[in-house]
Amino acid sequence: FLHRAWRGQRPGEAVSALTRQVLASFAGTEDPRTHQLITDLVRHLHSYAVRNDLTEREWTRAIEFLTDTGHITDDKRQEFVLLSDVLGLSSVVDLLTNSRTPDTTPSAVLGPFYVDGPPAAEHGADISDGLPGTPLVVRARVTDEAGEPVPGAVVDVWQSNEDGFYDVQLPELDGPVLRARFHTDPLGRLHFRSILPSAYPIPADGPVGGLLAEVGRHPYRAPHVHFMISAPGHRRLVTQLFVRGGEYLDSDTVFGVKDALVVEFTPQPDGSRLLDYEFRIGRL
Ligand code: MBD
Ligand code: FE
Repeated sequence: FLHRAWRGQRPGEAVSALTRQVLASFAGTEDPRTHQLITDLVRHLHSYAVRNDLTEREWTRAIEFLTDTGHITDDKRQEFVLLSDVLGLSSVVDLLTNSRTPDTTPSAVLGPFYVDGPPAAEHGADISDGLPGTPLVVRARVTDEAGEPVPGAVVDVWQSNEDGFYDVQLPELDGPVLRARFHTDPLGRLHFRSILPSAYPIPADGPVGGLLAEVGRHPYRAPHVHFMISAPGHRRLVTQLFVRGGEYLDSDTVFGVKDALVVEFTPQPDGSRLLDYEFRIGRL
């Protein structure tokens, strides 16, 4: 292939020919879905470069940024999930995947702090291990679309502490805290103790934090508790419950808040809060 552009000529036509050649190079892709996704990505990337007359300097900078984003941080994350989150892409994919099941609890993005296989806990356990904070009691039920209880569902819970940090961000903690796995009882119920989650700045010291600073965006998420619920024969639900009245509900930096997931964490006479919630999960 000979590039037909030369100094002084407008590059558009040469780029079109190049784009066609690149697209053709994927013709041997066996899986049609893979072929569709990769060729459409190439089409959009080429057109992005052309429409913005992207310079080598800018693209080099972008590659440095993406390289940084992929590096593992001290708290064992890489920031691609976070980048997808702050660009709203995680929430777009969440909507595409999960908004087609009306009679169930809405899903919400997974985020970067889920750790596979959290420690199993008994009903009534305090998952905060006595960390400071406003005491929280959670009473939840898992039901199906018809409101029938789902016993034996696996319910993973994780949240940040009073200062907005997850355990994996706190090197002085040894072992998991503010994360646990419960199994619903024969009536589909679970209950545990914890502390009220706080508004939370996503990690601001990495490349994604740098991006937010450069564009003048704040790094905060509205206070939330994460849940992942699985049961045989049912669709897995990944969601978050947001504290009604909490900060940043309208400007959550990862666009993760859905109205139906903003719920009362009801103040109790003893100063604690009560979260009483029924999760509805769909049948497969
Ligand atoms: C979080 O705690 C979170 O839940 C998401 C979705 C993104 C960044 C930090
Ligand atoms: Fe979170």
